Amino acid sequence: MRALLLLALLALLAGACAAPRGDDAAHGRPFPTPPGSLLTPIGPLPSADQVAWHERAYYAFVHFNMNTFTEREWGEGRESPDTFAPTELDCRQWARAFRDAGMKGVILTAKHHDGFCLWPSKTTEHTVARSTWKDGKGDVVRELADACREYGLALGLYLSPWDRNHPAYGDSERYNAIFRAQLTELCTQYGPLFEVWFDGACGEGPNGKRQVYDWPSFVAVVREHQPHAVIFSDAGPDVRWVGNERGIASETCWSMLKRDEFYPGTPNSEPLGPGQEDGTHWLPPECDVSIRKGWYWRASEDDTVKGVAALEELWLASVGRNANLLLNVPADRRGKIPEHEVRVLKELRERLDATYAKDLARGARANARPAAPPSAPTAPDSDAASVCDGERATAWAAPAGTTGAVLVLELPEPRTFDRVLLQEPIELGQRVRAFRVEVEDAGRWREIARGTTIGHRRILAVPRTTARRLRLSIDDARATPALATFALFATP
Ligand code: FUL
Repeated sequence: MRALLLLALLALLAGACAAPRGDDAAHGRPFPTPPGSLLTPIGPLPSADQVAWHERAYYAFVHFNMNTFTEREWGEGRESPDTFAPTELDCRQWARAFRDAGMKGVILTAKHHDGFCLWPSKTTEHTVARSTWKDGKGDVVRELADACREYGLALGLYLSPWDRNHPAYGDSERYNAIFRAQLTELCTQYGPLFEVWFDGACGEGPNGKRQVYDWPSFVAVVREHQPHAVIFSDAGPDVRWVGNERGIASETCWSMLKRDEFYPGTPNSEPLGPGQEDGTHWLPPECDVSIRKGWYWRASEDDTVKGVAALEELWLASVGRNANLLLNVPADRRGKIPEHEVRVLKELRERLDATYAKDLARGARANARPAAPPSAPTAPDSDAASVCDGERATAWAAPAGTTGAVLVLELPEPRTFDRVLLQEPIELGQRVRAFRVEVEDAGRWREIARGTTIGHRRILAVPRTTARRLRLSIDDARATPALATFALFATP
């Protein structure tokens, strides 16, 4: 009976994908309730582009710019363009490494706080065009965009509003126009971008004045030229900062936030981790973290590169907690991703593949019942097998009017696992507030995990367990609970 949600969700997805993508159209706008659906969407809801962003999960950040050659984290803006001098720039090598790592895209620091542009911008003298590198004909953004196309990666760009070089910085209106022109160049000359990354830093102007950024006009430029790109900043408007640079999302992680109460560079970053259950907008978190100590490469920090175990933990603490992982893997002075990092990324991929290739819950029988009698009469049990079909597009929902449910899964035979993956059909809104996972052990239920939110993707590391019957209790939810996926995996 509940399997009709399958069709409902597919219809919903089709509707979502057809939805217009303006700022207001995309956020908090209720999707049409599909005919026959047992579930009314509960907003705020993600836009189709935000759903696609959730699916991307894991991608690279590359801090590569003037600082790579001066060994600084924040340049001053007085560096000579000739200082930028990669000896063997090879963006195809980056793309190959990231593709082989199982990453879905890469975000490059097109301009960092020192103001040096990796593309020949017409808005400033401080660019690759003024460098002796490639006789002033180089364009790192172009080389990376071409490599991404070749290797099937999505491209994103980081453009720092704080600019310690540009003479207009601090003269707010003049500089805002220049920043918009830089954004326009990046949004119109390099093909589709999946994400535009804004840092909230707002430092000094050369004239002692402070710059007041015109954020709405920056967002408008991206919307006009890259309508499918999501925009990241502390406060979105599409993707929020997770509130720390350690790569760790909050265990309770709502995709929602009262977006209008935050701004880029907000001092109030504490709610960015858990999000807000009563948030007004869909604004899921992204975890940015570096594979090594600094954001930029330097030889003296080569021994700080994280190993595969640490990276796997980070992956679990981000991707496994309803966030995305933006892992910084900076290129070195040659303009290449160091071989050691390439190897570690590949090992991580092998480890993740070995764990998540085989869903041990596939084909399980699943039955569900409401945790408490629903207000409307309903059958005591319903078929919930669609949660175990490996398809996120099919979902099960509890009868309308309930906020709790119990799903019992029966595997064809006892199986051994140590990871539990849960997914909500987020196109219908994020709902679950509290859940428990139990296994049947000698005729009694034994708890192996409990949690609060689920969201797009929740992965729980549990003690290695062998069981045939499992029980998921959804103890509390904002609205009728629904589940798209219940999967089990085993680390090698
Ligand atoms: C920060 C910047 O100040 C750092 O240099 C780095 O780019 C990081 C990702 O964002 O706010």
